[in-house]
Amino acid sequence: MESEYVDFDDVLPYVGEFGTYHWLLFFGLAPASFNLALIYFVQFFITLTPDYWCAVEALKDAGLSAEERRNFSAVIELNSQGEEERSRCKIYDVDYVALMKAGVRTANTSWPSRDCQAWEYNLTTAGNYHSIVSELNWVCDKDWYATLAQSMFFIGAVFGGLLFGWAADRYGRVPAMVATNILAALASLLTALSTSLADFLVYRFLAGMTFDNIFVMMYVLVLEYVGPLRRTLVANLAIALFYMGATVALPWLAVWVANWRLLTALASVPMIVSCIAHWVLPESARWLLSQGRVEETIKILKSIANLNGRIIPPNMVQGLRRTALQELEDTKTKDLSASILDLFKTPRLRRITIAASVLWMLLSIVYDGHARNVANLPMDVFNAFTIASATELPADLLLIATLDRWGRRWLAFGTLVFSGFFSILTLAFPDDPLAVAVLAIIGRFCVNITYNIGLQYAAELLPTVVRAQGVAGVHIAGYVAALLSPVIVYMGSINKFIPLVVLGVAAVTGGCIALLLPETLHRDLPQTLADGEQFGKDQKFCYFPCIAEDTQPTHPLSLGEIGQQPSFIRHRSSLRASLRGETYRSSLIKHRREVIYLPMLD
Ligand SMILES: *[C@@H]1O[C@H](CO)[C@@H](O)[C@H](O)[C@H]1NC(C)=O
Ligand SMILES: CC(=O)N[C@H]1CO[C@H](CO)[C@@H](O)[C@@H]1O
Repeated sequence: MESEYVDFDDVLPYVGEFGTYHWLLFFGLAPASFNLALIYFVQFFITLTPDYWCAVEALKDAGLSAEERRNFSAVIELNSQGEEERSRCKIYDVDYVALMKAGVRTANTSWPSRDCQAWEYNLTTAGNYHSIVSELNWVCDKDWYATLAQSMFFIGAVFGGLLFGWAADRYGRVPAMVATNILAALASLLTALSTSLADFLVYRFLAGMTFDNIFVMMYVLVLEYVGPLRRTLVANLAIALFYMGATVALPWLAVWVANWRLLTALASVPMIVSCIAHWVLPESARWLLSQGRVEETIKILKSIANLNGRIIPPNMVQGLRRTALQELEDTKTKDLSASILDLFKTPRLRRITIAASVLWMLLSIVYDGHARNVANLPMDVFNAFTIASATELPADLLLIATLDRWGRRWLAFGTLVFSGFFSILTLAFPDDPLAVAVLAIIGRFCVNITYNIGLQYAAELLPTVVRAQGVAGVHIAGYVAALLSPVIVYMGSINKFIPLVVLGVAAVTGGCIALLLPETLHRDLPQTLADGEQFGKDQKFCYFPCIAEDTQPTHPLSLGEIGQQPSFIRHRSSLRASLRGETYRSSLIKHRREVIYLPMLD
């Protein structure tokens, strides 16, 4: 008997849901994770600012120690807390050679002062190597250059997201992934050659363009080949292991290499190596199907089955072929052109969309701000970075344990408010560096949990017909907002506590905004725009899934299952995907969701 309707998921078990081939894919995530960590964080380590002060050659020649030179030449200024401090940018405008000859060793505060033109750096305060900052003297009136370069990186991410998202829809995921790797390698190598602000900005813009598609394309490609039961392993374990491993190791690589040009040049190596993906990785079979390239899909599936020691029964192959062609016909005849603008046409849906976007924007700022703010923590930046990166694993585990019990809404509220609370609490310990560092790291831990909730929450709130586009829009809003975070962190140069307080306030605000959203746990996801408008209307403000009786006792329906039913909708969204690789995003979220639901279903 031939089955009527055979789709990709029906065939997958015959291909082998997790065989030899999938292990290869799993380990293929390792280079992708390294590349992501490198592209994102190398810039942090090549723009560190060591402790610095004005250089006065005459005093050095006279044999004074660094301490003595500084005390003698640096103008005394009041800092933001009203304490007296030795300026790092101004020296007394006097003839030091003559003074040394005359035996003068103490400064007179009534001397005139001037801005200095040369600086000395205490490299031990930042990894014992020169960064581009100390090499090109991006200090004093130029101390915002590194921040500007970081913002350029994010502007690049917005453009690159659009470009590569589009390219991946048009030309397939593997070519788009190889293109991101080539561009990232090129940008990393060029960065090593920078000699001025202008070229550094251009190269960091190019590097930014590959963030985070350099990872996401590989990730989704892998998930699409893995059966639902093993997605937990791939989705969470691979990221936790490889990405965390890379971020924990990176600071020490920087210290070991001890040369910023060499560090960014080395970062290009795994990216260049990843280009072999072009020859070894098959294109995503699901993508090929959505493009109507049925025969190629079948060929790939057969060879994977072969590698896994399986055989796909001929009737399944026939069924898949027929279903795929039929669906393609459907999409041609049906015109269902809902667009992202429809999200703003009705009041409730508009409110939900705006609240979800603002929440995601605040989250992006706070998450990214915390990741960067380690430079302001009163702790060795390399240790702080490693410890903070290591919190990501427990954050993910905690999330898996609670998300489907407590729901998205209150958990998002709780973790954000906690994050904000701990960040602001640092104010209570102005003189205890350890307490400040620990509180800041707890703040980061909390926001990492919310970030993961947010990833899934937006996708669940927006109706199926515009989900992919909507989620892409929300993510772009997040990238734009993340442009602010380097600026916030930069304010740490005025006062170390400002960034933490700003991040804290942003987190608490975000927490309150989360309460404006309806809970999605145990709910059928909205399908049409009308569903989206009605969604959660019956919920009271304090609705809490853990204690509330279920008003709608459906079993949790995942995005994946929703996708099963009206095939034209599923097809449509993959065919029309054009914004910021929305297919990848949405399928990424879809898989995450399935992962998290599995334990609940039995
Ligand atoms: C440089 O920094 C290290 C570590 O903070 C410190 O021990 C050392 O005294 C500093 N050297 C100078 C010359 O300031
Ligand atoms: C933004 C984000 O999700 N960051 C990290 C939070 O923790 C998980 C779990 O380890 C990491 O995978 C994420 O990269």
